[in-house]
Amino acid sequence: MSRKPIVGGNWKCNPAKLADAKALVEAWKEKGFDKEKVDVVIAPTALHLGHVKTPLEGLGMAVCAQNVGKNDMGAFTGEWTAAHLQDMEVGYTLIGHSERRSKYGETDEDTALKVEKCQEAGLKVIFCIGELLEERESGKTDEVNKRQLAAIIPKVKNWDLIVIAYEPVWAIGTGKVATPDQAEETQAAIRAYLKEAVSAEVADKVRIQYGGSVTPENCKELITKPNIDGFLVGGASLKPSFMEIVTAVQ
Ligand code: G2H
Repeated sequence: MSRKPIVGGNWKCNPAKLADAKALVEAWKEKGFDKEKVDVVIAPTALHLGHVKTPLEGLGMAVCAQNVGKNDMGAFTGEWTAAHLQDMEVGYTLIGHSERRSKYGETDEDTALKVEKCQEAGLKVIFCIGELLEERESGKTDEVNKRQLAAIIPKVKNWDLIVIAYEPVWAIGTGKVATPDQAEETQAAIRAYLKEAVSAEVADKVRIQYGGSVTPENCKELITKPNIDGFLVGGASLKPSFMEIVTAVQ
């Protein structure tokens, strides 16, 4: 099966001002892309999201939350639900980014509850997995990815709503990108696990992004690999040249 590539821009807790976010989107206008050939999904801060949604959609991009609550609405200060995102016409959310896992104590169980809520709401999820440096060095990469994926598998009824982002933690924001062979080998193992644990059909259709210090320069070789279906981009998505990554995969 040929899978449509998908490129995500994860702005994390950036930029400083709404005006900067708007200026970035304006700069992207100069270089278009073919939305028939690549899906582009941008995750601004929760505060900026509503303000840049219309201009991003005008470029053919979708908007994405960076996180979502694991509960339904109610007395959960600081949270929002998958149903809120659907109501606000935000079609995607990230779940399980390593910064949520390592800095906010998000567990596999939390990610599973969040995925369950998104499935109920019909919300698309970019589900992030990946190993720490010491886990890679001790040969545990595949074990970690399987454990993180295994947590959500029982919750997923509709795999069309799931994109997986493989982000080795040692490559995130460090400038140390995985080599194309390292990323391909790991992503092939993720797909093999989906085949074993879910089905051949699901393994074949689910898109797996690579994330971790992706740039306009290193993306070109990475995208030649058969199990890399696009990228989740952090730092490089805050620049006008992000569009070079988008057009490189289309
Ligand atoms: C990984 C990635 C985006 P960066 O977190 O999710 O960030 O490209 O800055 O490594």
